[in-house]
Order: sequence, then structure tokens, then C-alpha cells
Amino acid sequence: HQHPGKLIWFTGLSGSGKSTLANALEKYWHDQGLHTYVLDGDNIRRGVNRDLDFTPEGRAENLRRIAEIGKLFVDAGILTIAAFVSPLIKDRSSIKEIVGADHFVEVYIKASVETCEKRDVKGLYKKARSGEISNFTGISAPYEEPKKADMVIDTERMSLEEGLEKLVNQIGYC
Ligand code: GGZ
Repeated sequence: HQHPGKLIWFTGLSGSGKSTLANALEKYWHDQGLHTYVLDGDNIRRGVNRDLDFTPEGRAENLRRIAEIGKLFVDAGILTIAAFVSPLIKDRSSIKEIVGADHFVEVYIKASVETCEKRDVKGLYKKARSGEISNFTGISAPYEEPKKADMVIDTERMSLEEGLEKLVNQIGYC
């Protein structure tokens, strides 16, 4: 399998399903023999970016570094999936500029604040409501929906299997 590197960028609220879909897509591609990797909070915010917070400046620097790291992965020919809230249009467009539009696919993992708060898998919305966590996206910090994402996966209306199928078909590595 020969393929150009690409950065598949998942944006969406905490609890929208970014990590779940990213890991499913990684497994699918890996099983096809493709060279793929997921960048997410677990391997980035806990490591290279552990000095950064969730202020607008902290997020911008978090995303700038991820874009630069993603660019290296893309140069290495790896199908890279990045799963980050990335709430601001201006930060997402900087990422696209760093990586290069030809190598960048923006995917909006769509679910409302109400739905994500109902799911509250990690109990973070509860903490955000009580004020224990500040600057929380959707509650006390903004999320700007993509206006022209390359793809939208609505996790309120689609199952994991349906979302994965749409991703695989539209990105085109199968
Ligand atoms: C948003 C926060 C916050 C605040 C901690 N706001 O569901 P999660 O837990 O695993 O994903 C969220 C993750 C967001 O980190 P990112 O690096 O993706 O954010 S950004 O792109 O905006 O830089 C959430 C957790 O970290 N988390 N505090 N205040 N999410």
C-alpha cells in the first residue's frame, strides 16, 4: 500500500466521540496494512504539552505544536488522525496552513452540548457546571462550529459503525 501522508483532523466538543472514532479508524486502516497513528490528549497533553493550560493562549500553543508534529508525521507518509477539541476557527485555519491544505482533512464530530453533557463520560461537564473546572468548552468557553468542514459525522444520528463507514468511504483509503 502506497499512500501520501495525511492529517485527518477531528474537531468537536468533549464527549462528542472524537477519540472513539479516531481509534476505530486507526484500527480499520491498520488492519488494511496502512501506516497510521492517532494524536490525542492522552499522548500529547500528558507529554510534550503538559506545560499548557486551557486558556485561549494555552489552547492556541497546544494546537500549533500538534500541527507541527502532525506535519512531521505527514512528511513521514503516515495517515495521521488528530483528535482535539480545537474550538476556534482561527486556530483550525492556522493548523491547515502549517500542514498544507493538500494534506489536511477537517472532520467535524458533531454533537450538541446538551448531548455531551448528558453523556458526561468523564464527569467533566458536572465539574464545569460547579465551577471546579474553568474555561470548559461548551460551558464556560466557546466552541465555534466549522462552517465548511470537509466532512461532518453527527454522532447523535449515527452509530459508531455508520460513522466509521462514512469516514472510510469519504477519505478514500480502504
Ligand atoms: C475543554 C478540557 C478542559 C477544558 C480538561 N476545556 O473529553 P476529554 O477531556 O478527554 O477531552 C477534553 C480534553 C481537551 O483537550 P484538547 O487538547 O483537545 O483541547 S484544545 O484543542 O482546546 O486545546 C477534556 C479535557 O481535555 N479538558 N479541561 N477546560 N476540555
